[in-house]
Amino acid sequence: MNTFAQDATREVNFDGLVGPTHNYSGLAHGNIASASHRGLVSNPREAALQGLAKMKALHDAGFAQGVLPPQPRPAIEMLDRLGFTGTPAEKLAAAWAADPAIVRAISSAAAMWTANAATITPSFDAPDGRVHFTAANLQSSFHRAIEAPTTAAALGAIFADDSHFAQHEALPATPAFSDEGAANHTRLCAGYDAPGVHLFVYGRDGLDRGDAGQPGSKRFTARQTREASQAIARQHGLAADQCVFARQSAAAIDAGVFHNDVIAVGNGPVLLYHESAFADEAAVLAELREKMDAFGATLVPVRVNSDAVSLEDAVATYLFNSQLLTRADGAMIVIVPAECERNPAVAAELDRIVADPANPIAEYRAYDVKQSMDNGGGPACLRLRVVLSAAERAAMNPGVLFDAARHDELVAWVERHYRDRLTIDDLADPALIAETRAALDELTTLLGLGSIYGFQRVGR
Ligand code: SUG
Repeated sequence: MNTFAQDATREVNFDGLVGPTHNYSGLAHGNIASASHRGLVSNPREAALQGLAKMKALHDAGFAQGVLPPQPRPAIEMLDRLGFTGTPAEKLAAAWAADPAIVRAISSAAAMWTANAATITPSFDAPDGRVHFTAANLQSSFHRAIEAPTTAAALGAIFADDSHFAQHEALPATPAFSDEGAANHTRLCAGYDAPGVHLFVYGRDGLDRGDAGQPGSKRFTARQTREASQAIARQHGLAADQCVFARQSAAAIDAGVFHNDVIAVGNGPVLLYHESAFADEAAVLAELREKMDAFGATLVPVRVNSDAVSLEDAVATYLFNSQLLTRADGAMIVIVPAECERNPAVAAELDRIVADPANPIAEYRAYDVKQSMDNGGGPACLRLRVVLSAAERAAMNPGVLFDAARHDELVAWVERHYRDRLTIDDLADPALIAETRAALDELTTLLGLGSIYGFQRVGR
C-alpha cells in the first residue's frame, strides 16, 4: 500500500517547536552533550529556524508533518508552588536571588524534544480501536518533570475527540515509575495498518527487590524503569504477545545513552541498532522475531558493529537518533544529524547500510540541528511519532498539521519574537516573561489550540 495516499494510515511526525528560552544550562543527567555545552551562549532564533527547516524539508518530501507548541518558560506557576510571591517579575528576581539553579530549570526549553512527551499506541493495536496517549512524567529531572501537565493539555487540545483518542494520566512521578516517553518505545510491524509488536526499552528496575535494580551501570542512573514501561502497556490495553520489554546495556547507559533512541531506531519491520544497545541482544531479537512472526511480519535487524562505529562515536554523532521513514516507493530513508557526515567511520557505515540489499534503507540525508544537538537532542528527539488513520487525521485539530503556509507563518512568528542570543545570566531578565507570553499567546491562536497554557487562564 502507498503510505502517502490520502486515505492511508500514516505516521505523522510532530516536531517540537523550539521555545524562545532555549539555552545551555547543563541540566540533563547522563546526557554528555548537555553537560559539555553548559554555559554556552545559545541562539533560540536559530534553534527554532533549524527545526522548522527540517519540518519543511520532510513535508516537501511528502512525509506527514505536524508541530507541537513550546511550553511557557520561565514557568512562573512553578515559582508559586515553591513559595515565591509577588508579581511575576518579583518572583523571578526572588528565585534568582535564592538559587539561580531554580531559574535555570524553570526556564528550560526542553519540551522541544517531543520524543519524550508521551508514549502512543496506534488504534490498530488497541483493543478499543482508539489511539492511546500517556504523557511522560519525566520525573528524573526537575526541569523536565514540569512538562507533563502542559503536554497533557496540548495533546488533549489536539486529540480531543474521545471516540478516536484516549488520554491517560501520566504515571506517578516517582523514581519507581520513571517514564521518558516514546524515546524508549518502538513499534515494529509489517506496515502501519498491520499489527505491531511494541518494543519497550528500560534501564533499571524501579521497585525495590533487594537487588541493584540496574546491574552493571557505574556512572549514570537509568531514566526509564521496567515498571513504567509495563504500566503504559497495561494502560493502553496491550497484551503480552504484543510487547517485548528489553533492558538497555549498562555499557550504553554509562557511555551517555540516556534514552534508547540514542542507540536504536525502528520503522516498519526494520530495527537499526548498535550491538551495544541491549543487555541481551540475542534474547531481544529472538523474542521480537517470534512475536512478529505470529503477526505475519518478519523482523529486519540492521546491526551496527562496534568495530565499524564505536559506542563513543555513536553517541557523539547521534547516528541512531535519526528518523527512519518510509518513502512513497516503500523504500526507507534515514534522516541523520549533520554530525554523522563529518565522522568518516559513521559516514562509511551509512554508505554500507544504504548499499546493502538485505534491508530497505535506500538513502540517507543529513540536517543541521546543531542548536538542539548541543543539548543532546538530534532529529529523532525533536519529533513525536503518531500513526493515524485518515479518519483520525480528520478528527484531530488540523491547526498543528504542517504545510508551506504554516511554515511561513511560523518562520515569521519566530523572527518577530525570538532573541538571537541568550546567556545563563539573561534568564534572570524579567523582560523574558512578557516576551515569551506574548509569543505563545499569538502562537496558540495561530495553531488554533485555544488556551492551553496556565498563564492564559489565570493571567499570572
Ligand atoms: O532530556 N536535554 C534533553 C535531551 C532529550 C533528548 N531526547 C531524546 N533522546 N529523545 C534530556 O536530556 C538539556 C537541557 C539543558 O542542559 O539545558 C536537556 O534537557
